[in-house]
Order: sequence, then C-alpha cells, then structure tokens
Amino acid sequence: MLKIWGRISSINVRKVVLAAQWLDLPFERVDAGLAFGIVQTPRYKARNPNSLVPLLEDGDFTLWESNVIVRFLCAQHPERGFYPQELRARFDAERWMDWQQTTLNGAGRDAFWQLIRVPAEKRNAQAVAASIAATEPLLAMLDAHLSRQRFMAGDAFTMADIPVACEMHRWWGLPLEHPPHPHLRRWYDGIRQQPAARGVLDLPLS
Ligand SMILES: N[C@@H](CCC(=O)N[C@@H](CS)C(=O)NCC(=O)O)C(=O)O
Repeated sequence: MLKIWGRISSINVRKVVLAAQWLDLPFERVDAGLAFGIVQTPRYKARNPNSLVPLLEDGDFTLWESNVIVRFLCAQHPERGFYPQELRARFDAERWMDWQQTTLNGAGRDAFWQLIRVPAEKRNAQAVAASIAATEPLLAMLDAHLSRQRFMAGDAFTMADIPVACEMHRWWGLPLEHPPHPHLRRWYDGIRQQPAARGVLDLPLS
C-alpha cells in the first residue's frame, strides 16, 4: 500500500492525498513535519534529504516533491486519463503545475503564513497586502482561463487541476475579502464537491 508521509495541514501533502483519493488508491498517511517531527530523523533524511513533507513510499520506491508525486501517481494509472498521453495535452497540464509551484504559490504564501500561522499581534499587514496584490491578478488570469474551458488543461479533469485546486483551497480559506471570480469558483466548487476531495478541500487551514 502507498505510504504518504506528511501532516495534512501542508498544502503539498494535501495535493498528494487528493491525487491518491481521486485515483481511488488505498494509502496510509503518517503525520510528519512541524510539531510531528520525524523529518529530521536519519531514517527520514535518508529518504528525503530536504527534511520536508510530503514523501511518498511505494514499496521500495520513494519520491519527494509534491507535484512530481502527483504526476507519478497519475502516470501509473493512464486509464484514468489524468496524465494526458498526447504530448501537447500533457505539457499543457505540466505547464499549469509548474506555474502553481513557481508563481501562484509564492504569491500567496505570505498572506497564508501571516494570517494563519503568525499570532495576530505579530502580523505584518504590509506583507499580507503585498501578497494579496501579487495573487489577485493571477486569480483574474485563472478566471479568464477557466471562462474558456472547463478544467485547467482542457475539458476534462487532469493532474493539473490538483495543485491549483489545493492552492485555491488555501487562498479562499484565508479570512480576507475575496473578489468574485465566477469561472474560477465554478471550477473549484465542482472539484471540492466530489467525494474524493473530502478530508482535503473541506479542511480548515492551520
Ligand atoms: N517543493 C516541495 C516543498 C515541500 C515543502 O516546502 N513542504 C513544507 C510543508 S508545505 C514542509 O515540509 N515544511 C516543514 C515541515 O512541515 O516540517 C514540494 O512541493 O513537495
């Protein structure tokens, strides 16, 4: 059975759990990281020298980097269609996954950290404002993208929807005034309401 190491309060762990659930794969998740520790132990470091979560164990094979794990799981089950076989379609999906990791995630990180992890009296309002200013244009871009097609990489669900949905869960879970992005909301609600999203996209942030 697959073993996923990592606390569910991590967006990157949530991606992997969402992928496993979307694929109906049996898995065991072990809390690790932050207060749960484990990540600094020699045994863990031997499998992930970054001391970060998530880490996937599939038999004697281990893998770290959340989006890579999502790709791996989807590619293992090509019959589900989440890992497009046609090259252009696959790289369309790949592109959005890299964009989530390199652009959208960084834009929203400070607001998440300040509003959820930093005690109220120590918050840096400027960092929150800058994070909002960086994120909202990206959400407008996503909204326009999703006004033209049903899912991130075309008209069917693919691996690209997983990281971006986890990002929207984190952003829309923040106690902020959220401007309407109707197409983005339609897409996200469609994913969030699936049984496979339970225990992931319905969790409060912590
Ligand atoms: N690029 C890595 C980033 C992993 C990462 O930064 N994980 C964070 C949680 S989101 C972490 O392990 N933080 C330290 C900890 O939980 O102990 C990935 O996508 O897997």
